[in-house]
Amino acid sequence: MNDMKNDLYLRTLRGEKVERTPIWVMRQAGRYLPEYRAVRKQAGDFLTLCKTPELACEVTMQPIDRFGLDAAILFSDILTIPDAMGLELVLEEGVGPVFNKPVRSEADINKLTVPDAEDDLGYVMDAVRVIRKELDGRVPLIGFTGSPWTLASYMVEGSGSKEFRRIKGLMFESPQAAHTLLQVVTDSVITYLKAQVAAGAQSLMVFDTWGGMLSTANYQTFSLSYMQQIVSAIKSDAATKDIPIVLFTKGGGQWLEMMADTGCDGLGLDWTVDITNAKARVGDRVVLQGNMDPVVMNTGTTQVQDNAMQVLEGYGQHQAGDKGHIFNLGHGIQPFAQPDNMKALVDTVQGQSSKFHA
Ligand code: 1CP
Repeated sequence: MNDMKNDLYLRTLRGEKVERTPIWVMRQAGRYLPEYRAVRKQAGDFLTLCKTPELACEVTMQPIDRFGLDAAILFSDILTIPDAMGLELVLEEGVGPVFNKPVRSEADINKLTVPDAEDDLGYVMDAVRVIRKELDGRVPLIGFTGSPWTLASYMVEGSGSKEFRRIKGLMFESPQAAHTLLQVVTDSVITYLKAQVAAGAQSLMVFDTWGGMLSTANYQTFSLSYMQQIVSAIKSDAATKDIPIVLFTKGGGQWLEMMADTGCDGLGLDWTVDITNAKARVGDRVVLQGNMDPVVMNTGTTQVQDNAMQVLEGYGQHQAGDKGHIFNLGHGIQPFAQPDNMKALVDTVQGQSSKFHA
């Protein structure tokens, strides 16, 4: 197990005392990198890239090779599960992900079944296996999923959304049907994450990108309770109980205590959260991951260095009882980011953070 050359990220998630702050970046493989765009072009389209393990491996490795980040994240997408459920994902240029067969009725919901992780999503597991082999212990590999609420939002809306008219309509008008949908998605997520771990994923992250669109009561009922099921399932299975799991609800800064109550190992923070305040609230219970504003990466190197230091200083000195900090952005890096800024960011965090671990 412990053949890692750089296991700083995993040691941090286990709450161990570490020599400096590890860094990885949400969406670290992607459109801001010219070498990603070249492989994407070679693949022809995004889904082919995801479904070709050698190419998925190649783009996973690109930011590791170029910047020396402390963790790799599987190149895939959260929408693989609904695709495997038969919704037919297409990525439309300039539009984003779209489903040809969205979920629009209770009859559609009742037809959904849990995809088999190896038969229907074997390409994801193959990618995990190929990437682990290629990484050869350089850094740990993060597996991931969308949260049930976030996946259900795309499934019912049929694409990205700003107002979430359809999924919220379902939630308010037919809560039982919404729960049926969320349960089949949750069961699918649990099977999928366990299979990723069996294939070689060394930590797990749940992206609840749209949980922050809910009222507090509805967040608890329609998003958090299903993430709770996921954490409980991972922590109660001998094969996965030692795999750290991080929850990230974008816009969830006011709910950190109840998120920590799930028993997860870490919480992702978006950039609106004051990390000093988050540490005071839950820093003795969970590792905090975040949270520089991703737009800083589209500006100048000085701004990147200054803002990275502000986040490190915001978490402050690591003292006994603090679970720890993983540096990240508060949301995914954007296509407009300057690759040179990623280098500046990694150099700043890796070069300057040891003084906070004295
Ligand atoms: O080449 C392209 O044009 C494809 C763009 C792209 C990429 C690079 C999509 C389509 N997905 C991905 C990869 C991806 N998506 C990764 C792995 C790469 C990495 O992190 O290095 C991950 C973890 C995701 C996760 C993801 N997909 C989320 C959750 C995280 C977040 O950013 O909030 C979400 C919401 C998606 C849906 C999705 N897939 C793709 C796009 C453009 C979107 C967002 C659509 C929207 O805004 O609603």
